[in-house]
Amino acid sequence: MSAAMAAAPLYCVCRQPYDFNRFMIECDICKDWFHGSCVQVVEHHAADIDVYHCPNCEPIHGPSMMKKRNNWHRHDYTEPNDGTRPVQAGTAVFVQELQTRSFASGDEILVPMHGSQVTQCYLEREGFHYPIVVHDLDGLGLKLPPPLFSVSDVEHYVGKIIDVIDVARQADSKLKLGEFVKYYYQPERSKVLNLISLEFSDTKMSNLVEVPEIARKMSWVENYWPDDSFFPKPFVQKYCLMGMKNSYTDFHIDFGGTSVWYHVLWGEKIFYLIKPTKANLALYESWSSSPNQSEIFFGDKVDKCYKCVVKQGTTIFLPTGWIHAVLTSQDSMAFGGNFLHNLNIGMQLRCYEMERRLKTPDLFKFPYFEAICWYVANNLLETLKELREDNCQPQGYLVDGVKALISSLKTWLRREVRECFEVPDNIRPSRLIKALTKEIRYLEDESNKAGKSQGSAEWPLARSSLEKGYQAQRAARHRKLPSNLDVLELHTLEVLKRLEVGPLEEDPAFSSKVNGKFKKVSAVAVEGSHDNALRLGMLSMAGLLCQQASAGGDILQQHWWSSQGNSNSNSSSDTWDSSEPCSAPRSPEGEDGSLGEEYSYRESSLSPPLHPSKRHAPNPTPISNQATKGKRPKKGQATTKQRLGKIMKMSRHKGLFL
Ligand SMILES: O=C(O)CCC(=O)C(=O)O
Ligand SMILES: [Fe+2]
Ligand SMILES: [Zn+2]
Ligand SMILES: [Zn+2]
Repeated sequence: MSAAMAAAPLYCVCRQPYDFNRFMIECDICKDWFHGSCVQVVEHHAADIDVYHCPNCEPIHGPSMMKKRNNWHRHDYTEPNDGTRPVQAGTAVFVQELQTRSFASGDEILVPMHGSQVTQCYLEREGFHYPIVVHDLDGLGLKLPPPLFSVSDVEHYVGKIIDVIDVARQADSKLKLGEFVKYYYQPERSKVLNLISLEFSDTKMSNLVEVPEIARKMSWVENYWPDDSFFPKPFVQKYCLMGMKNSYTDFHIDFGGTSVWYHVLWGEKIFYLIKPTKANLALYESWSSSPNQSEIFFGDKVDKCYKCVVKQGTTIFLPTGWIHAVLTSQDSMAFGGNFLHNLNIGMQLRCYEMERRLKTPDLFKFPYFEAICWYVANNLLETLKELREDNCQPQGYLVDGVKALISSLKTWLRREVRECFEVPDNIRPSRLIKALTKEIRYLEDESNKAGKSQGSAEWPLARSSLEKGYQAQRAARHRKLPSNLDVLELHTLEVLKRLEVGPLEEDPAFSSKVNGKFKKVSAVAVEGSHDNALRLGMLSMAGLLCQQASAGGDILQQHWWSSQGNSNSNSSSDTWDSSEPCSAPRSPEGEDGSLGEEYSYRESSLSPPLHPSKRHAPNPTPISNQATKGKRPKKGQATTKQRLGKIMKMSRHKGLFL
């Protein structure tokens, strides 16, 4: 044993050295640090503890003290209620008020269809601009678990760490699925938790669910992602959503302007839908970047917001760019998936560019969105060429889509020299853009000629752009397979991109951890003001930081929010205050046991993005004494920055950064 190891401090009742993968809490008496799993404190529970007493100190000093509730309408329930602060989205008061608001009826915009009618042919002809609702699933190609499939069945099939949203705080926290399930079945829940980021393509549950055929057939990933792509294949096709009654997800556009399908297996969800008109998108963008976003109901900002009740057994398809919020009106289980496609390429790109302007962290974006656009461009070039050779005219949406694609690719190419590459290495970007431009110009010349000779009907009908299915294979050829080192670098690059930090000092302890699987994640206490860019999904980013780099707490606070002095240390008591400022439901804090075993955590660069709706989980977590709670020990640990400095240098050395 080396001297350094011998000196490593030991923590907790288990007397183990520090493990950055595990959530810990500090005792306010003895100042030792304890694993949540060793002392039965789950991460989201830690947010409610004001003064923590460990099992050693408890017999002498009494039980831990919980924070005192002062309101039912703010993400921070300890804020004094002087009647001046507005209601924030997701709180009990908000959810109650939402149910009494009036909306335009979803029937005005929903297109009811029979499962067998939802075909690619239909959508190519009619377009996909309005939400589709399907009651009769026959012919949809959607396979589901039986209607009685339960929350604990999900646990049986999926054994991993999940992200849940504490709805009242609109804050994200990591949880073992088992902990969520246990919590779900508690007779009295003290929190409303919403699980919407559980992508299960890589689990045993995957076999129980088949994505609707239309989503498979049109999906860019399915059609164009080469098997041997250097970039890991994005998995966003199969989500399981388990929401407790009164869960609320605020207005958002799904990542990358993906279209999405949802099927409510049991329970009920209410969608609030807003059409992505130019005006609405502009309003959405400014609302998204406003500092008091959670205090403004976006549905009030637009001329029409439609309310659509999606009952159990129903499937809904939302097209590109539709702005939506979701209230889970009863405990629900739903399945859903996201996909990019050829029908609304321009709108997809507009949504992506908006995410960029809003500085949405990569974690909340479609993975490798630009890479897939290059693949798609490469394939559509072949499609256009073949159509030209066969004397067929491509459909209008495709021509429009390619034009939009050319314009975005040009923009991206211009900034490539400054930013990370997402151009696949077998693609010659400039040549591709030129060739596509040439095809478009040719089509325009032809249609001009045809216009002049009044014979636009001379072109034969175009084939479906995806019919032939040759594109992906073509693109897949001549690709180098990534070596382990490449994958490591890619992962590193991803982490750095997500963390957006610069190179710092070295820490030799880090490199061995970069390559490993991640286990349990430390919790992070969040407080204080932060700018809008950081508000987007900040908490999940924080989770990622802790997971990627050890000893995260301090640096997290420096990097993601400015920590400020605490003024609410006077708000503690050992029980909830009984004076409720409103009639919202409440229940006593439950004793939350946590499970002892460790779960292995997937490497995050290969993980699906956290669900887009969490882009709106930005408010600082109201943890009054964040200086001590839910972090990790300080002593003897390299800082996040140091650790990141190491990988940054590695990447540079390998020339991944320009
Ligand atoms: O069900 C929810 O709470 C959110 C659904 C949704 O829109 C999403 O996951 O993107
Ligand atoms: Fe959504
Ligand atoms: Zn322990
Ligand atoms: Zn103690």
